[in-house]
Amino acid sequence: MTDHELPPLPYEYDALEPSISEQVVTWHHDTHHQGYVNGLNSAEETLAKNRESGEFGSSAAAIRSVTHNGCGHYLHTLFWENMSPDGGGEPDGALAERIEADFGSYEGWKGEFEAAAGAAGGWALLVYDPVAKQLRNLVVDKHDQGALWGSHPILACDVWEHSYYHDYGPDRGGFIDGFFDVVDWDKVAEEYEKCVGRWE
Ligand code: MN3
Repeated sequence: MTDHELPPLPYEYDALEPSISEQVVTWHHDTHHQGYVNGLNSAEETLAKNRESGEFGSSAAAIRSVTHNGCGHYLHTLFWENMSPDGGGEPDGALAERIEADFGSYEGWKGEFEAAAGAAGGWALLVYDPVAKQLRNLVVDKHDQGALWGSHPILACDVWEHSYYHDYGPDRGGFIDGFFDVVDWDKVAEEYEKCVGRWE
């Protein structure tokens, strides 16, 4: 079993300013995200010990912890990757065409994603659904409630309070606007192309 490790940020801590401050990126990456990595490692340790000893009393709780901390780790990794100081603007190419096909227009997609981000108790996600073979927006509470099995997230916006309160106070909409100024659409398109390559 390999220990999970916190991936380093793909840019400097102050690179997303003014959308997200250096202070918030530092707390969010080094403390919050690290906490999910630690939680995942510790739950997996418990599971391995229990398998060895044949005592499974704490295994169900540890499996729940794998889900919570694993989803937290994976979604934060995508969140950091799908932002860039050179981000912003709108998608182009095949991803833009797919958004238009599945949501009617970019504006139709964006309005729906913003509604999801405004309502979520965790995350707004743009996912590829390999069963229906289409893009969808999801409203996720905590890190895992609101999942659509099999779907692959290609864009994640963290709307937990630790993600924006220090910078924006209760103005979550201001944070969502700031997030769109740093979305790295090239990275989102890369994730989308992986899905197309695998499932279409
Ligand atoms: Mn977070």
